[in-house]
Amino acid sequence: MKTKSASRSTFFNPLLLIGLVVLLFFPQAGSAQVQRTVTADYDAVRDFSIISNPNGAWSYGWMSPLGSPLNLYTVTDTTTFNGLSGWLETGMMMYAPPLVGHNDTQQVLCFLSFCVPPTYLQLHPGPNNEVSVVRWTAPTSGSFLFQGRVVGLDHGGPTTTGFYVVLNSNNTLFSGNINVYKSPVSLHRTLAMSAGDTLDFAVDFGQNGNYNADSTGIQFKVTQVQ
Ligand SMILES: [Ca+2]
Repeated sequence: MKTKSASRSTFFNPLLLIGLVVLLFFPQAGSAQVQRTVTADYDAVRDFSIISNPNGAWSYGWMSPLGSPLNLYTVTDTTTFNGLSGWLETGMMMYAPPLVGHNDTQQVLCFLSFCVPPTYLQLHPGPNNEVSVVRWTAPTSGSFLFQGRVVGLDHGGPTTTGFYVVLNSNNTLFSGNINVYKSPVSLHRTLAMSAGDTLDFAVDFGQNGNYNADSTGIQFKVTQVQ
């Protein structure tokens, strides 16, 4: 297996950020809040656990099709890709997506044709369009600011996926195609939620109907607002 490493600065070439697409999925509610610099109450990358699923407010799983009940991943793989930890339904990260992976290092890790920065989780859909999902469940009722990014991680394909943000499995707040490498899409929105409400960050295999080379990065933070 051919592997190589790249620096974080390489991945986040400032020139690429010029093309950053900022999408507000509820601009009137989110635009003022996004300027806050307080530490997030919840952070999908920072809070990741390879030990527990569910993991506090976060859970990792798959569904087919989108909107179906979430099947929690029960299998872990911490050895196939050095530095990556992954949750799966079965098997190993190289062969058996859907999966959710985490970079356990402080460097961008590259394997085969994909790279995972330490600031993103890696989501990969399955061959039969099993949708890979990171779910946040509201622990209390309140208003919550969600902010984050989604990005294609595969430079060889490149990534061709569909990305969705779905409230309570039936209300799609955002959907879009991720068909390029390293050009993050930024999202933010403030939502009033009741305890137990769920917000899914979901990746399917996209419009080409193929799951190959479909690694997709997500980073989302949640902060309770007054
Ligand atoms: Ca695809």
